[in-house]
Amino acid sequence: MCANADISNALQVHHLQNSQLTDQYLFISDLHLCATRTHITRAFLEFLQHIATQAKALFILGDLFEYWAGDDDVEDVFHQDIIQAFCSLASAGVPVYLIHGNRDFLIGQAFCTQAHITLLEDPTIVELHAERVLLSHGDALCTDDLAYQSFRNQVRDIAWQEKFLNLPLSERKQKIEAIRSQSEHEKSQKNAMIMDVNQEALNTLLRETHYPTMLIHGHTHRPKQHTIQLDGYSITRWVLGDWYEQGSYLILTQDGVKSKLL
Ligand code: LP5
Ligand code: MN
Repeated sequence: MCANADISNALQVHHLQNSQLTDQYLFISDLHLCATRTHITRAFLEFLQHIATQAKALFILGDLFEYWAGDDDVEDVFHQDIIQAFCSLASAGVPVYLIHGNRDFLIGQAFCTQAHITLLEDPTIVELHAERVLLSHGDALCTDDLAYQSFRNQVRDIAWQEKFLNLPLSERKQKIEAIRSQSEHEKSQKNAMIMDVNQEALNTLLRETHYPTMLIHGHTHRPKQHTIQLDGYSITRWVLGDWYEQGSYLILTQDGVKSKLL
């Protein structure tokens, strides 16, 4: 596997012993893991121990956690359990790649090093089974949601993040929980249409990335396979499901893509 370097960082998957036995790439997003959502945590740990160990690589396309307040929170017991599970997967020879979501964009290198995870830019193109696959969380494509995009611009600013990360962890968590409440309130007032991907933003991205064979993203929690006809190209857009009620994942093999529920 190799990456298209146009908009992505260079990515080289190491083909380790175990992963040569399989041709399965797995994709998940929007797990929103937290200590209180025990059934989903259990499902995820089982997924890592069984299904993921059979994979050539696992791609997590954002919102792994309900929220991430900074890498100094790695010591938290719940986070340590998750990190340990990733370490076991790494020992089994399965590489794990992560794209930030809007809930966990503060995940940094310290967490990734501990968990043996490689962070990817949003968006990134990877070449898998000779297909050019564009990966993204998906929130950047929801351009009709002006309030969210303005919030996003603010919190993705590096200087803003440095300042925020200098606050004590407990204060950061309080602030995030306040924003979470405000976000839930605002979402209940927003038209569902504006919280979906904007077609023009999507077309622009597909043109900029030279018409990948497929796009896989999460965020909207509207799992579906879409076929896009653009400038004479046919592109499949796969939207991943969330893990609120039930775990779900996408599996890409030599034979194509399948959507699976746990
Ligand atoms: O995540 P989801 O799907 O529920 O909702 C998103 C958008 N909401 C968010 C907010 C996150 O849920 C909050 C957690 C972020 C943790 C990051 C840590 C660092 C930030 C700390 C900030 C103090 O992403 C929601 C979208 C929805 O997706 C669908 O796309 O609509 O967007 C909103 O609801 C945002 C509101 O419309 C605007 C919020 C304005 C808040 C203004 C506060 C200003 C002060 C903040 C400092 C920058
Ligand atoms: Mn999201």
